[in-house]
Amino acid sequence: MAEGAARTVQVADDDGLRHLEIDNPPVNVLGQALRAALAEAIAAAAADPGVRAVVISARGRSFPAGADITEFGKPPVPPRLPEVCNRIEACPKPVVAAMHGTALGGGLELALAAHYRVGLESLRIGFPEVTLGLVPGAGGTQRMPRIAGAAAALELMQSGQPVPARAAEAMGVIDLVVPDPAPGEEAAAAVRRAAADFARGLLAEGLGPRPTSMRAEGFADPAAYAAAVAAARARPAPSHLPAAARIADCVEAALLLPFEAGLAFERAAFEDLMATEAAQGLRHAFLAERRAARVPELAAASPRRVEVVGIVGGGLMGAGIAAAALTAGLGVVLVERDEAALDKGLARIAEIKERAIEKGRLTSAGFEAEWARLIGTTEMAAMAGVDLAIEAVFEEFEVKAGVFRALDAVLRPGAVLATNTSYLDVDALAAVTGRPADVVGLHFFSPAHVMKLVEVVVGRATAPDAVATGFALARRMGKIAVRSGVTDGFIGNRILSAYRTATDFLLEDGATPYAIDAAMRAFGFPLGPYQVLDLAGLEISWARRKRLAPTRDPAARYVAVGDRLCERGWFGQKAGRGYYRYDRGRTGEEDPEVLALIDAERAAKGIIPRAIAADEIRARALAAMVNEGARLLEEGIALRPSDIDVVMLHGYGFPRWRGGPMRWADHTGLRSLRRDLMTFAAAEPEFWTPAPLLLDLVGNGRSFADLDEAAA
Ligand code: 3H9
Repeated sequence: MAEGAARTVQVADDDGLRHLEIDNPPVNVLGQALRAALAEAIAAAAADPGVRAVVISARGRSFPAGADITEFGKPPVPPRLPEVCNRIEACPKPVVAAMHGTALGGGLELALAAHYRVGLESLRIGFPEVTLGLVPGAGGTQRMPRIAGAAAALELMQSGQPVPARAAEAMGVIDLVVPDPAPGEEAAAAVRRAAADFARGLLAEGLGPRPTSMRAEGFADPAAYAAAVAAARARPAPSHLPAAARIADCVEAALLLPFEAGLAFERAAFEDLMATEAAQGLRHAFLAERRAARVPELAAASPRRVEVVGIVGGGLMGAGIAAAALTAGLGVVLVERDEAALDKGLARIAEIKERAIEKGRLTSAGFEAEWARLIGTTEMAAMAGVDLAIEAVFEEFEVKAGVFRALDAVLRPGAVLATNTSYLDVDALAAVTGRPADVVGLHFFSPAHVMKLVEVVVGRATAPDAVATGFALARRMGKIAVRSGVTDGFIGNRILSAYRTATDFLLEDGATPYAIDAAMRAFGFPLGPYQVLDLAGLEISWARRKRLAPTRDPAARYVAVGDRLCERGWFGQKAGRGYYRYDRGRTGEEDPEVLALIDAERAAKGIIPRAIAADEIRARALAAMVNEGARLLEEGIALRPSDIDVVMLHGYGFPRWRGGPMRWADHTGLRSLRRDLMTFAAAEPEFWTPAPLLLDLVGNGRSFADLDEAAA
């Protein structure tokens, strides 16, 4: 057997049954060594006269979670997964797949190539390929509809959402669902045993292989099949995300073409899509999200235990954090300064939970259980029992420092003290306490029960296990944590600020806010920068500008349009006016008075407006983001370019299929980006001068992806 076989497939015999146990932790992805080992093991089982049936199972957490995404985009090394699947199907002895955990993508395709499938009750199966911009590429689009018909297969593949074992059983995909084992018994062992019994039953009944490629239950009603394909094709999808439409084509091909030709059709679609910008960007996003969790502090220390979280401040942010902590099964102590504020905070949490119940995400009983874990109080002393306290009070240094001092006086030794500040200096806040090693920034995004991003801000004195605790808490709350150093605005708001500066310059130079928003929406942002400002409220950034005014370089270009709007009380959506007018609900309309006001600002500065095309708007906005990203890397604020991408994808609406600003820069070419920056810098060097890191990368023919690799 090949060298890899010893590592990735464990082989054992049991009275005529051959057990092939996939062993490729953590989630048994079907990398090259495993594919080679499986192919050989199947051939050996087929050839061995002592073997009467084969059971394929997986050790550890899960049946294979799919192909190995890190191999994508590289030249494939045989055997390819479709070939391995075909060999499994061609085995002359019955093959039973024994599944637990999640059978996803290529893992599910492997199971569909087996002749029978047994799954644990808690198993979930799915085809997430569409979330990577792909179609299933190892026979899934051809085998699945032969069993389940077009409608069920298309739903699974186009949504990318996994379904539970019972639903898979109803589709005919699982032959036997077995109960989960009692606590203490391994899931993998339980399903393997059940599958062995199932295989023995087959042999006792004289049942042999049942190749899925020969099945046709799913074709029983060709008219319904065609209608399901037509409906799937009609589902609107943007042209840069072609995978869903190609899935419909493949499922149609399953009915129209012989099996082999259908497989070739699917393969061609898979390879076409693999080369698209969307597939590359989505793959980058997937890997970047996981890479973000690799930080030095997590390698060096274990998280402290957190069961009860204290939150000071029940405003929008505090209530959102509390709601998310309750969902995660944590106890919550919410402290407010008086009864009235506390009532409001609790009402906000209740409102979030009521909406979850309305949407079917929470049961009434679940709500009762969550509410029982929540304590609301006006007594800071109640924080004595919490494991981690988060201040979520007004964004003003003295206010936050006051709360930190009060917390420092009551928290038990070893409790973590977190600030939810979006801009303030975490080191300075830590310094007001007697325990700076326990202080960490946890920058949640609003609404905190929805937004997935948390910046974990590491101060000079922050202890590694306090950082690890921040990461563990974020993960437990279903969030994606990204490490940031201390700087004004951390990773995300520093980039946002550069983005806004660039668009404000464009505004003054001749673009309208509406043209800028439209250009950025066309790039893929759900909202343009001025729509976001109107939504968030213009007063927030106004207050910040006023605060920073004394330290602003008087020679630096300053665009005062936002100040002028705020002086009129046009604070955005809530006020009915901002960059847009909101006469009819939340859809803003262009406002000639805003345009007149911008004109007046230009006139006052002697700026003659010029026509600015959408391409230039995007070029400047994106170049500003990437240049600031490069500075964050130089300063060591961000560990790696892909961390910046994760922040922008999850906190600021950067289109996921483009992978993030740094990955976009690699895709566009750092050389052309440098050329653009130099052109812009010729007129405005203070803002546009390229970051030395960027020049260095271009000079050495390297990319941001190379830095990701190096940091990994
Ligand atoms: C496919 O199958 C194509 C086929 O149709 C055709 C082929 C020809 N590849 O997420 P976690 C790593 S497309 C490589 O933290 P969880 C992950 O990076 C694929 N690596 O755990 C991490 O590594 P590390 C279709 C993968 O418990 C570790 O495993 N399949 C892959 O939160 C743990 O991951 C998918 O899209 C992979 N496919 O969630 C499924 N999957 O520890 C993608 C995981 O070094 N995977 N890793 O950072 C998932 O959705 C989640 O990982 C899963 C577990 C739900 C399985």
